[in-house]
Amino acid sequence: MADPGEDRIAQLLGRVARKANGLSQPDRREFLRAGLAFAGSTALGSAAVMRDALASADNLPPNVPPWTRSVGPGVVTNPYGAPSAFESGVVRRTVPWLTASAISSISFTPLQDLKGIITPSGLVFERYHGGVPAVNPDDHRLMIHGLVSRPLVLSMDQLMRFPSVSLIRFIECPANGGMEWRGAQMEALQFTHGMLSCCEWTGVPLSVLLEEAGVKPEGRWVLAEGADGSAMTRSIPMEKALDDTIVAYAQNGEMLRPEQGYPVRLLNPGWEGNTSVKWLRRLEVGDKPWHQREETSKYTDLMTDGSARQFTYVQEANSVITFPCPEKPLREKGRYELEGLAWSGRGRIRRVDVSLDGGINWQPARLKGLVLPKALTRFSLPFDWDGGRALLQSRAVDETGYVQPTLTQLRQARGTESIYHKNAIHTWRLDESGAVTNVQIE
Ligand SMILES: Nc1nc2c(c(=O)[nH]1)N[C@H]1C(S)=C(S)[C@@H](COP(=O)(O)O)O[C@H]1N2
Ligand SMILES: [Mo]
Repeated sequence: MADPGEDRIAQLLGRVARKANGLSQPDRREFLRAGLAFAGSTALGSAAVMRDALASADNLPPNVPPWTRSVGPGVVTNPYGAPSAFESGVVRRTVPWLTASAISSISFTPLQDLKGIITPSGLVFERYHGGVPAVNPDDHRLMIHGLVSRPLVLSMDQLMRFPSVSLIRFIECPANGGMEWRGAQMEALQFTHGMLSCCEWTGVPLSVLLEEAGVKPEGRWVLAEGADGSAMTRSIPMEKALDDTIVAYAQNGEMLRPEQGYPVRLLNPGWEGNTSVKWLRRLEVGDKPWHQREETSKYTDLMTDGSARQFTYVQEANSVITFPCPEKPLREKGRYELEGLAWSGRGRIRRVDVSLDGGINWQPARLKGLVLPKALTRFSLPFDWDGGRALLQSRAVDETGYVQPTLTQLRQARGTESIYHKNAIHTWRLDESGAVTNVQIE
């Protein structure tokens, strides 16, 4: 299976960054425009055109619009509902030049359009190493074997008889923002941070299934294997397996979407998305890690001295301002509510500070709505825009006291050869026109 993998993706992006940095300013802008144009093309373009074509001042007060002067279609016009046609620009997007083929690729969540903390199932980013398998749940089994006293082969019905839990948790691909390590700057929130989602997941705690199988005293690790063409395989330490890992079959109140691993996936809350193996078919208990491809040649972090960090599972505290952002510029002066998302793989977000001047002065943001461990947390700050320039930043602190690092601090600690786990403070530049661009502050 040709799999460029995320490190290949970031390499490509790194190359693009170097190329872009070597270009003169207008050329670079042209390059970015071209990138955005084809990334956003169809859906965004047609939605905007449709809305423009249908808009009419005749529909505005004091006139009564046609939809008030008539009745609409009745029930069951659409047995499985879909968003309003006017929202057709709110979609997952890909960066076509990022990967050699769509089979091993990524689509990004439109974070700029989301409200609250839940990602609607149809907008959750997708990451496949071997495409989406069409798994018939009646033909699917979950096998639990290895260092256990009672090996199990569970049908979906049998799995769903165990007591279940429902948890709101984020999933983030560790390659999220990977292109920013070396200075490649994507001009869209969707592409800088969109390998991120947060759903309510329902399933059986892995600890319950391991108890049923009876882990032998030597059992220290669990190997998880997917049923897709890439047979994704990762080693999970027993402490995590017994802590909060779940074997999930439902998402946001319904069975998993095929994209998310239907009919069953592993969910390792707070850990790099790669460990949350989709289309889960096998769990093997062993006494040491397996050192699979996805934890040796991929998903390790190359340091400046040539060594590599391995099993860097946790997604450390991170945050980003979602409004304003490149896709959501300011159109007029006045009062706004600046908003953003913060998250930590170690627990709850304790506070988020916002800077309007590139990190010189900070003020605390308000945490809105639910503040849950290992979940997206929304923050906001009233913001009066007088038409001046600003450098917008957010900085998350989690309940362990960990403070989101600056890009300089992160590069000092990890160098620039890393691809994964880029969680540095992100900067948006707001200019006098209200436009927002992605900048890096040293
Ligand atoms: N079986 C299998 N599981 C998988 C993958 C895969 O390709 N095959 N991709 C992984 C990666 S790299 C990530 S980031 C997450 C993404 O989860 P999502 O597609 O539900 O957003 O799934 C992980 N689980
Ligand atoms: Mo990933």
